[in-house]
Amino acid sequence: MTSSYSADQIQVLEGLEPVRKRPGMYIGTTGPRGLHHLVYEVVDNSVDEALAGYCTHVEIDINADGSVTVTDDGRGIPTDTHPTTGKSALETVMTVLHAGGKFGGGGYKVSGGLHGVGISVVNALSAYVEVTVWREQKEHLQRFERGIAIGNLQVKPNETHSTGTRVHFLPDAEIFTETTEFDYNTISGRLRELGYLNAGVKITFSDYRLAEPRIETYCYEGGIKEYVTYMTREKEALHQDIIYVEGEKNGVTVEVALQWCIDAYNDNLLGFANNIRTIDGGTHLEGLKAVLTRTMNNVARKRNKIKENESNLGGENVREGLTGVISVKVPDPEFEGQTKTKLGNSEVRGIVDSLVGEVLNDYLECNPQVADSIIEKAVQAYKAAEAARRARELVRRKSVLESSPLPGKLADCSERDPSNAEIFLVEGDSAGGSAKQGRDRRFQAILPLRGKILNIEKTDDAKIYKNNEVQSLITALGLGIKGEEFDASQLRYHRVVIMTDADVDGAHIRTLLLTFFYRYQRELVDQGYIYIACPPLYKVERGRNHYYCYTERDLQAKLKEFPANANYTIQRFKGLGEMMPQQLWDTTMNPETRSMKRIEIEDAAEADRIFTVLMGDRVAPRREFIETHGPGLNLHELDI
Ligand code: 0RA
Repeated sequence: MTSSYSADQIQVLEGLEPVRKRPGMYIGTTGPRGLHHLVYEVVDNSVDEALAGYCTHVEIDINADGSVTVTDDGRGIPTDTHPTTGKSALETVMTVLHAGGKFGGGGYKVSGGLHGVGISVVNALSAYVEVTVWREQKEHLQRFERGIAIGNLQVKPNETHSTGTRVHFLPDAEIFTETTEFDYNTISGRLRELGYLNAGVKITFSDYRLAEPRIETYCYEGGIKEYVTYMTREKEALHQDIIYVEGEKNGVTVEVALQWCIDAYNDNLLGFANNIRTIDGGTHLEGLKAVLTRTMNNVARKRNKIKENESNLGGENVREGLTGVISVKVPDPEFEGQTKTKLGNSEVRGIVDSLVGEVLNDYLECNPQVADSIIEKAVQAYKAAEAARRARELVRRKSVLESSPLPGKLADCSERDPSNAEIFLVEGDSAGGSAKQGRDRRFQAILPLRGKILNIEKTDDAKIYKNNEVQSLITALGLGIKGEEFDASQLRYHRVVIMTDADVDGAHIRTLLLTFFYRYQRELVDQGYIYIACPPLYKVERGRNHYYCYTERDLQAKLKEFPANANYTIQRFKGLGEMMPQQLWDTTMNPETRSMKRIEIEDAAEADRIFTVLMGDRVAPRREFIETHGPGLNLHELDI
């Protein structure tokens, strides 16, 4: 009798209607990011099975028709009858919200954060799902459409003793109205990451949408140690072997891999909790940073590299040139913050601190020459930071404190609420002129930048702050000081739009600006404030009609629509300055009609490497990269 159900059971028995009604609540968005979460959710289940020690191989196929199949060789989803629902466990897992993690089976469920919503959510948001389970020498198959079982579990004998699960699904175009097309790079980036995070698990990714299928395997016996090697492969290491820590305490497992490099001036520490990238940090990273600073200062004093009367090295100094990965697995993860990408469990801080402290100390004692070179680099960083601080004070005194804050060439908007205000960064005065005349001055500001701004990747902080273009940028945007806590409330515009010409020079300037934002205040990028404007490349006129085309493909498509004998003209825009102000408004700036890309860094390891290649000392690979792709390739630009 239903009236005797406890509140608990009613919750467990919740159906899938709420998921279809409010998909955003379960997968964040129904845009490309949410779409890709479907794949991650299914894969996470198989990876969990691998972590529990029952599965060695996970295969992900994007099929020719755009559907996805995930196959593993684990124990198979249980198929016996579930006591509460009276249906098979498989059907229950697929059709009941929150049921996934509640199954006994001894599996150590580590998924969390944005994932871990349960495979039933994938089912609810798919046009169809077909699940095949091989268990107990039988093959079990069941089909679902939009979350509803179509017929019962089909069972037939299976001669082999092999076991496993296959989930084949097609995202529902009624839900994912923007797109149902999976992006190869987005998925491969995540799968490679999963490969590194779960040493020894073999992940095979195949894309059958092209005539020539693309197949890659990610399997790393060295786990996150190999991940760090991959991330530093363009850099020169300060010490050959990667410092590696692995340990467990109170059910929390911790893995850390670290390597300092000579020619790097930023730290690049990636944090993961239960295989989820913790973009906003959390207690695991806090613990790691604290123990790094304390240990390096202790060792430095012991080795007499810091004198008694001198002050300690700062955390930033110690981390300069450091590349590292920390991956923790927490039984009951708490994810905080708006995007649920900050680990909250306070016990993790101390666990990381004590596990890493011991190993790091031993390592540095056994390798005094490595200790000395890391300390030397940190001391240099400390001195450089002091010099930069003095230079910054200059900027501050000149701009912020002396209340002449806004640069003269900024054409500001009248809107004072940053969340409604946008600023266009344009190259040169002529484009600046068109933009100023074309804009809606109520909420759009224009900042023309002259020539190329400094290459941040190759300059030290002191020089950066003295650069005029950089000073205008900082003051116009209301940015704080590098390294200090990012304060979004100071940001004067919540859309910072890079608007450069669609040529190689424009791409270069765009890269310089992106590098600046990425290195100077990465939160601007991480929190989604940076956009790229998409001006048209061509204007086609035919009779009294005209059309703007944004890509070569757009143009070809448009021309194909015309009858064979049509008369038309094509104008190619060589730069924004060539456009009439009204044209620039219509095509690129008007929120009603424009197309803009928001920069989202999906794969931080790759982004760091790309910026190193793009902006480092080696000219040839950079030139080739920019000319073929522009800088956006690995930055996962989302159309909005
Ligand atoms: C619950 C219990 C058991 C296995 C699984 C779930 C399982 C789920 C998925 C989803 C994709 N692949 C999977 N593989 C396994 C263990 C059942 C037992 O004791 O045999």
